[in-house]
Amino acid sequence: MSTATNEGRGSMIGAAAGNAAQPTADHALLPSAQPVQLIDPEGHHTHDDRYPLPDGQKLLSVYGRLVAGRRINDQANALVRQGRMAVYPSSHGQEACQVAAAVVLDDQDWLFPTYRDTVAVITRGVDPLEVLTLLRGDWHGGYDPYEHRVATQATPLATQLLHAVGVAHAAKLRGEPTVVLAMCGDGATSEGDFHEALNFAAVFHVPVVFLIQNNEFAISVPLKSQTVAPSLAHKAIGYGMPGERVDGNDLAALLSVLGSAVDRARDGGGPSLIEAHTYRMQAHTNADDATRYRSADDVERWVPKDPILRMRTYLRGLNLLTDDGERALAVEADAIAAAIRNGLNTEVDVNPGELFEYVFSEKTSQLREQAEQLREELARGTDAEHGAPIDGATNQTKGDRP
Ligand SMILES: Cc1ncc(C[n+]2csc(CCOP(=O)(O)OP(=O)(O)O)c2C)c(N)n1
Ligand SMILES: [Mg+2]
Repeated sequence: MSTATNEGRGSMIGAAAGNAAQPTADHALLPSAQPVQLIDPEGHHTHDDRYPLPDGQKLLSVYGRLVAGRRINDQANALVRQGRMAVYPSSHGQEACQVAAAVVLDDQDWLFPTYRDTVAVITRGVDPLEVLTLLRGDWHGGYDPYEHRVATQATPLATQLLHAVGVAHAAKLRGEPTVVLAMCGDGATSEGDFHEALNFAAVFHVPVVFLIQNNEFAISVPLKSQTVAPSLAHKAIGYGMPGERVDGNDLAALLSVLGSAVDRARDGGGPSLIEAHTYRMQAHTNADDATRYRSADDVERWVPKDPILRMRTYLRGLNLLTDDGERALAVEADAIAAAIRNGLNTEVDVNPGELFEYVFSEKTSQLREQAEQLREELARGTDAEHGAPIDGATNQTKGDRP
């Protein structure tokens, strides 16, 4: 479970504190002209008067989560290729956003993630296997949202933002010090739910932080077809809340900017909107062929901006990260990956007939018809001894593969 510290946090410009929504001066709500950056891609500290650099030990401890996050993404991708999971929306390249979103929260806070935010969910403390079993197509999966205060990963775009605002509003009414951090993508900002969530949050002054991971694509739709606003963070002023832009591949800047927004929400300062500028390094999911809408050169340009590489260079430069330290982090990350592998390589007995159960108390006529169709198909092509469909749909892969 992550625990936030208040070290090294600045405050958002012109942040209006108080318990009721008050109109704030326009300039105080506008994001900075350039995304906030504290460590550049070459690993050098770049100063920002408003946001202090988190201390080296803090960065070192969070760096380990980045390394684990990358390993989890790689492992999940491999398991998809082996047929162990149906799909995995990878956050490769976005791990700094993932890790920062989880570690800036305290235990009593809530995280509202999307389908792409598996690493954030795991960083918050949820068992990786409980997260990933959902994606192998077996309904005996998922995690208890209350255990670590992590809502279920939302696939319908932006719906989780409204739920997040509801939870934050309820906490405020109860007088609890809870802050809610709600994540979404650039594409989700075009949804009506995004507008409703931000407007309600601002009017009712609720303790919520909206984090947009702008990875420049919504499947094949590039950002320029999504909006002509100067930035996504500029949308904040339209709702009367502060917006901020941050380098989404700079772990230090994310910790400082998100930490500041969380502190502000907890202190009664109301909601804020943070846009993290990052890039989706891989296809939308394994079901997508990204080469049809972007070039390899576009992706290549983002390789030197990698969030792990950058933090590694910085920490090695300070001698905080040593060869031994790196080896230890790699061993820890491998152990997480091995547990995921072993868990997902376990054979499960799937009953296809359950597809039609547990949704309606009485099946609709279409469902009854489809269930019957499936029964007939299975009866036609069933191996009488094992009950397995003849199309080989059951997965026979065994063993501990990477
Ligand atoms: C309401 C709704 N409309 C459409 C979709 C189909 N869909 C799934 S992911 C996606 C792209 C979302 O892009 P973005 O918000 O930028 O998030 P990213 O996948 O880049 O993390 C779309 C259109 C959906 N899941 N929900
Ligand atoms: Mg996107």
